[in-house]
Amino acid sequence: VQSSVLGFPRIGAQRELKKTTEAYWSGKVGKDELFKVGKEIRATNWKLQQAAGVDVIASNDFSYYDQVLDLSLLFNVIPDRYTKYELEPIDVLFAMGRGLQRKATETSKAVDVTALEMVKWFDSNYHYVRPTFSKTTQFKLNGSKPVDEYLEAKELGVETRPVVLGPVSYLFLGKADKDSLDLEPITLLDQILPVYAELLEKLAAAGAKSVQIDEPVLVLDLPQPVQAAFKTAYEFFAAKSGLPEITLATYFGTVIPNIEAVKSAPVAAIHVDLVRAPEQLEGVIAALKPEQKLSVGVIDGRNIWKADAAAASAIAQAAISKLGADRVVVATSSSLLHTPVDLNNEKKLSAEIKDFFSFATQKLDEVVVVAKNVSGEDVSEALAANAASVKARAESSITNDAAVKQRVTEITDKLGRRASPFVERIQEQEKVYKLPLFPTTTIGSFPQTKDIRINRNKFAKGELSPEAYEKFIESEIEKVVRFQEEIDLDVLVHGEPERNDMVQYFGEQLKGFAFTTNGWVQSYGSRYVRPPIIVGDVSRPAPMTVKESVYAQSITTKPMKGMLSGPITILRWSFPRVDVSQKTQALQLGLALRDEVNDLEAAGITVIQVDEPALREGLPLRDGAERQDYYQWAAESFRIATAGVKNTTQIHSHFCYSDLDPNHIKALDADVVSIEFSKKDDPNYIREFSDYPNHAGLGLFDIHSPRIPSKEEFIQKIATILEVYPTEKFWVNPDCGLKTRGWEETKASLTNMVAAAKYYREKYAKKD
Ligand code: THG
Ligand code: ZN
Repeated sequence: VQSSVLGFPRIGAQRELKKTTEAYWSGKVGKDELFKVGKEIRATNWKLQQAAGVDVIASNDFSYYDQVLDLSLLFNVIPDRYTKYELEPIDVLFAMGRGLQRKATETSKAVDVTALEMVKWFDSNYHYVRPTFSKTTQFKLNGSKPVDEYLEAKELGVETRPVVLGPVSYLFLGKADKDSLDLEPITLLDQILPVYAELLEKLAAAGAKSVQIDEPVLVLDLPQPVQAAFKTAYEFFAAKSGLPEITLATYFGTVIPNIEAVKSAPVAAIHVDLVRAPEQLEGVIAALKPEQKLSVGVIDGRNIWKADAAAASAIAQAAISKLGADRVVVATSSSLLHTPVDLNNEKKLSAEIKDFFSFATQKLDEVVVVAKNVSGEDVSEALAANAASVKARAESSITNDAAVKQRVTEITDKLGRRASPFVERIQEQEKVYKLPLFPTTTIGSFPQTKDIRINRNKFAKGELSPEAYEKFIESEIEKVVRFQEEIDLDVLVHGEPERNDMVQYFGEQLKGFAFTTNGWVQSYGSRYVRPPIIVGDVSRPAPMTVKESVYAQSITTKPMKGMLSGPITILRWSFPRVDVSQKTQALQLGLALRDEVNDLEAAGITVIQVDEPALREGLPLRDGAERQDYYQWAAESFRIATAGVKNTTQIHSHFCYSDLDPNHIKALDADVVSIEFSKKDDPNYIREFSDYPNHAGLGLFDIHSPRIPSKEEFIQKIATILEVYPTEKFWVNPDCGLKTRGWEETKASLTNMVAAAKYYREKYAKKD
């Protein structure tokens, strides 16, 4: 029985890819260096997998930015605005991914283009660049990356299986460009198939015996024409002779609701994710044709837990008993892109905790051990060691906290309900805060300058004493407070200079969490995150944010917001446990945050914001009971965190992605919410939102861009919202936190925003 890995992280064990791409963007290194580092990472990854004994190793899993964007470049799906500058292909790629602004030089024209849209990759924390199709899109093969990388591996003595995203997923995950809004991408299938086939022919000519074609959209609810597209696409390939064998790969869920589409595809093998959806095994086996193979994804590509090798072997064995050993391949559930590279680079984890984990490098051994085991080879030593680790974790005192478990069982409805309904609370709050109409505020973070990062690192390394660090943080907070007073904002924030990342910061302080020093995972482009790991029952041993908030409030008479990340966001941006439900983990986080919220209130911080930017992405991929259930427990954990305060304490929340149904926001019962909105501009959405009973600020400017909107632009923007949105609920704020912005544009933008709020305040004051 063969072992197979669907893809390996491409960032390099020491974030080599980030360092080189960012150096390239800033002009510090040239293309040669960039390509050299890319080549080294690929070689290292292939050799590593070969040495581990993996039989089927992927190529073309590498990318300088994003594998979906690579495909857009390869198939010439490049909107016109990127082609007019005569950029080299790699620069077109980066321009599409992140935008490009470059002054004219003696040898080249000025460049100024914005990026394509970036969206979440299914329910992961990875983001892909969305293919954008126009009526004028002319598919053609515009390069040879998959072929080149296949040959590159071959030269190193590694036979690989190239991977590409399949035609149906590629089209369905894309969208129509502004100039072609009535275009349904799936209708382009007939045009794109010959180009895919040409690519497959070239791979075959280069020697590739098989390819992995990813069709992850098979785990989503699909419109009929998209389901039907599988038959068209894969019959088209089957009709060509001499193409490599196709493994049709799916992951992140079950294919059973789309099993007819799977059946209609005459391919050599199907890959399914049996970590996420073990229940699909029987149905998928029943759907296979006699000659088709099954790749069983039994090693988790989305999490960092050591696999239970015996359990994984049992699943593979179940497949073998139905299909025979020569029709089964043992594989990772998905690409390992979503896991950190190598556990051996963690020097600070205790031996006990480290033994719970397996990062991408360790998962290679797991796949191989399971494959050997079900092939009848003697791997008893590895199995015994694995069984001991699995048992140790289940019984560990780190995992189990009886007091926390008890507290969860004692949750009542009342715990998640504020003392009075919003209509009563808001009257009491108005008396306390006496905020003007169109109150102004920001989301929480202020520019994270180089100086801040340097001092935080020095403190982490012990090069700066706790006293000196505290002084430094206080001086940063004071700067931010004075600045906000100067530009006359109404509800202030402390700016969060003490925080690295809004989840990592809390993970580091909560009991039940472990955190890594090098466990980076790509979030998008050159931006990576280091997700904390929920290893056990969660509680809050000591206040986490009270000191900074109290200091900030002590130096101003204006209300100061306490700032917390919500239970769902902490859960979603961490590696969760798999031995208890996500609901239980969310409730435990809700209780831990409740302690913090109550402590903030007791310390005199009476406006408290609990952010839930990840609320939407936690939604199960398919519609149905599971989704309803999710909305229920997501709202419950938020309310447990926030409902323990007095009527006069004002609870705020913030959501980064505005594709949220206002009804689900309503279920949180926050007094005030702020929502990313500046790129939305959809009157229907404002209308839906005007029924939202509590107060809300629809984000007035895009914080991802250094662009400064003028006062008039803000006035105009507010006017459009006011056409449908009531004045008495109207808050004025940016889209999101300002940590990735510079001070200069922050100051200018916020000054103009406040001026616009004052304009409306006067206008409406005159009215009555
Ligand atoms: N934190 C976490 N996950 C996230 C976000 C976040 N997922 C969604 C969204 N925000 C993704 N956006 C980003 C934005 C910036 C960065 C990462 C993800 C980023 N990372 C730093 C880097 O790569 O240089 C490292 C930050 C650090 O030191 O921890 O800037 O906000 N968890
Ligand atoms: Zn945000």
